[in-house]
Amino acid sequence: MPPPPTTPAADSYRMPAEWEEHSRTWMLWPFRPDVWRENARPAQAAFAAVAAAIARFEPVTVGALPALVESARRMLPAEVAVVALEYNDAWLRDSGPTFLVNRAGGLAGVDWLFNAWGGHYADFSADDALAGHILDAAGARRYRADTVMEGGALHTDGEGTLLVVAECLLHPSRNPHLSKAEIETHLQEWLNAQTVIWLPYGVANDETAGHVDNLACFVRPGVVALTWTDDESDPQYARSLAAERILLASRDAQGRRLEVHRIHQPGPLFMTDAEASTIVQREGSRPRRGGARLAASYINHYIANRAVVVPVFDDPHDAPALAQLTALYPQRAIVSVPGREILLGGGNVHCITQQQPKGGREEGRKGG
Ligand code: KQY
Repeated sequence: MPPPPTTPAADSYRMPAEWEEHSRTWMLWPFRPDVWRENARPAQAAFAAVAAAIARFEPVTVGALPALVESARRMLPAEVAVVALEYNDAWLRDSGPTFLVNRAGGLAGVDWLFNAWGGHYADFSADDALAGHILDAAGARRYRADTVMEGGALHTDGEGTLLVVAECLLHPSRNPHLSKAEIETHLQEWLNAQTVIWLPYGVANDETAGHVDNLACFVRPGVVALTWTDDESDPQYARSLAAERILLASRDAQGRRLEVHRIHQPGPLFMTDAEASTIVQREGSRPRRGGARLAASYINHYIANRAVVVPVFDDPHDAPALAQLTALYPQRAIVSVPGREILLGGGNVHCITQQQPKGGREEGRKGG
């Protein structure tokens, strides 16, 4: 007889905050010519720079297609582990598991249903199977959820509060049979979240339909960074303003009011015709066009052990954003990496990384 179905919340697992100690970071190696320009060579260099930046602070494992293991090995620093994996694209934040911990030191993870951001790409079967393989490799207990979700659609403070975006989670391409209240119940069951803060809109022209990891993130409990623009005519302005109003009116799961820090977005940035022309347009894949607004944001950074890895864009807003993040993460090194190549694929540093937390023992729960 199979064991009765259970949920992480029933088993006392919780989703830890990204700043809690990691045992490693997982990434994938990009390859798709219909997503990454010039046959993914510039993206591979950008991913290698992210892996190298993180590897200064914690172990990194990069999954590569079996045929690409050798070339990935040559482009990555020796301290980065390379393993063969099957996958459709390299957004491990979304296709990977959402790791969970418990107070007894247990490690588990939610293996969400994955449908390529609402079916933007025809084949997503390998991506959907990926989380299970990573949980096996990590020796973590697997909870297969019956909910379509992507890791980039979730941010937590590790103390019971979740940030999500309504236009993404309620998009008809995700879980059309579920109401907002039912999705919230699923988040409570799968992640042990007690309070879900719903922001209305994500970043303008984000192909994920508004992942929160491009819009806003906790930097520590009670403190949120929010992408911003001072230009009231920019489509991002009303989106960020609406998010700020909700955040300032909310209380987290511990009853705290939230402090919100505006981080001015880069640009606006656009894909050039030359860049678009080197991406293979393929039926069943989201088309790429010159002139398209890119969903650029410094919020799409990654908190590693003792460091924060931040995309930069050779943009006048880079320096102020880095200065603000330095102040917001006083106990961590702020390491910038080139973000444009990853942005051209539709995301950034946070979207291509997935932290595996240390088990849930108290000593692994340091913040800052
Ligand atoms: O931003 C992300 N989390 C992923 C973006 C997916 C883009 C697919 N081309």
